[in-house]
Amino acid sequence: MSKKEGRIKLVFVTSNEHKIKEAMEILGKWNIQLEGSHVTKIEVQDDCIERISRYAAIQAYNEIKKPLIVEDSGLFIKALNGFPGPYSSYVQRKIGNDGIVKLMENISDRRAYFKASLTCICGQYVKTFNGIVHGSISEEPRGREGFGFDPIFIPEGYDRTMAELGERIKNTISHRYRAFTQLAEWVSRQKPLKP
Ligand code: ITT
Repeated sequence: MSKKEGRIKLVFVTSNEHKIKEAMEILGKWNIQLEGSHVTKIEVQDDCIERISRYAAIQAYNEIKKPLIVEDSGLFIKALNGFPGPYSSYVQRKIGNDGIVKLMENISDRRAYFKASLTCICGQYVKTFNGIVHGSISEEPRGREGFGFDPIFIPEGYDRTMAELGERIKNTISHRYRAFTQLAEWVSRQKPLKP
């Protein structure tokens, strides 16, 4: 990891601007600086988001050869056997939140979780950190903040969706918050850092 003015620089390989914005806010108090990248994240088809994340990170590292991170994430709905899970991005594009709410019509078990699998490649290290937030699927989309499935996801302990709660709260409880915090703690233990 390159250290410039005391901060560690990591390239965040993603096409999703929301992920970058949230990650930067989460890492605000840590000694890590994120940089966007135009490298394409190559996503293999796999039921396991850890494997998707690791494979994409290795592919990207072979291309840019700089310390980097890749995050693969998804929404896992219990009554739908984990669907859309690794297919979350595709499902969000194709049927969106209204489509998920429709699929959940007449289903009383509304439990779901978001999971983020974050892989960091730096020097000899290939480390993956997982973050999960449990919750449930709302009866209809609500709220304007966040992105993706935020309007239909109610985190445990709250009665509002992530999109209603807003980014300030989301970034202290989300799957992304949990994965990135583990990354930051790990990075802070790696002193002195070797590129
Ligand atoms: P990259 O692969 O380029 O990083 P992506 O948006 O395609 O961007 P994923 O493949 O990881 O990312 O897909 C995850 C999808 O799951 C994402 O597009 C959203 O629809 C949804 N998702 C992930 N995290 C979310 C969050 O914090 N809030 C709401 N929806 C989320």
